[in-house]
Amino acid sequence: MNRPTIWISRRLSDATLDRASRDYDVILNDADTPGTADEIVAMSNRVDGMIPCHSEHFTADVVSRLDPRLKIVANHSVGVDHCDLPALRARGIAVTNTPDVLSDATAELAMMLMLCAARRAVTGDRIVRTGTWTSWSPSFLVGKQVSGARVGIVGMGRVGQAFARKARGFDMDVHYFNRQRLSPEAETGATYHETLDSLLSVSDFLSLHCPATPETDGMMNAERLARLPDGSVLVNTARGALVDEAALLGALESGRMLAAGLDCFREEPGGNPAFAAQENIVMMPHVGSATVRTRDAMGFRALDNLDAFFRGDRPRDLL
Ligand code: 8YV
Repeated sequence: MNRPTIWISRRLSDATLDRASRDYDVILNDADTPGTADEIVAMSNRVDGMIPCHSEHFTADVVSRLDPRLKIVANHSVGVDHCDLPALRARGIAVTNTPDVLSDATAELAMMLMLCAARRAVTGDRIVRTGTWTSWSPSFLVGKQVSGARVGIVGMGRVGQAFARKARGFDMDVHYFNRQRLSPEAETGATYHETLDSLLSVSDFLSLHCPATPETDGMMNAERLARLPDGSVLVNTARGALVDEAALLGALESGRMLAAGLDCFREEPGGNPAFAAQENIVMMPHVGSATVRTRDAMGFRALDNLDAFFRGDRPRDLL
């Protein structure tokens, strides 16, 4: 094949764009706005491959309208809930993602959210920033100690395991629920729970690390949140769809749950305006993988997948 043409849907890291233009004819969405359904469809007869982000939605309708020229969708993300995989496969379009390379960055953000939620960082920052720090007392801004506490991990894949390693650095007692129990080496002392409900009942801190699928949609509903011990803290760096946000807000407002740290929301961008008044929710705008090193690694991993595909090899991350 001649030099393939690819569409890059967003402004990826400079190193990624440099390497991409060295090896491919690149059409770049330099405006860096989310690609609409019509843009994706229109682009599909101009390119052989695409590097989209989770902001470009390959719904069944979009996929049905794609031009046969498009052969591969090499996602710049580990999550692929923005892609209708059966529809893409039925069209014979290869799909890849970028696992491994973002696990540490995402787990690091989960740790940050857990610490900030537990130690009341939103309130503390506001008080100092606004010049309203006028007194001190032994009961001032007392939070929940993370070190030595018990943490439950839902989804012990790559990111879940990276989070477990970091939690162990804080001497946390790590418990987990996963579709399959890990090997003893991979478990490294973590306690396995056969059911989610069993995990929830012991989780003073709970961190979500599973994909958004029809089965996990709304998984953390009112009933499940009620199973958490009083004063628990929820952390979500996975996908907003996992959480019933109204139920979470209710549990936080009532004081039954202590706090939450959220990087993902049902509505993105934007988040949930109802959360804004709650200082026991620390929020970030879906930036789990947003470090310089990880963005380069994600771009390179997507390009590795494209390179293998166009060489005629099986891409490493073919789904
Ligand atoms: C990114 C992510 O924000 O990889 C994922 O699934 O949600 C994040 O790493 C995004 O997808 C980058 O394109």
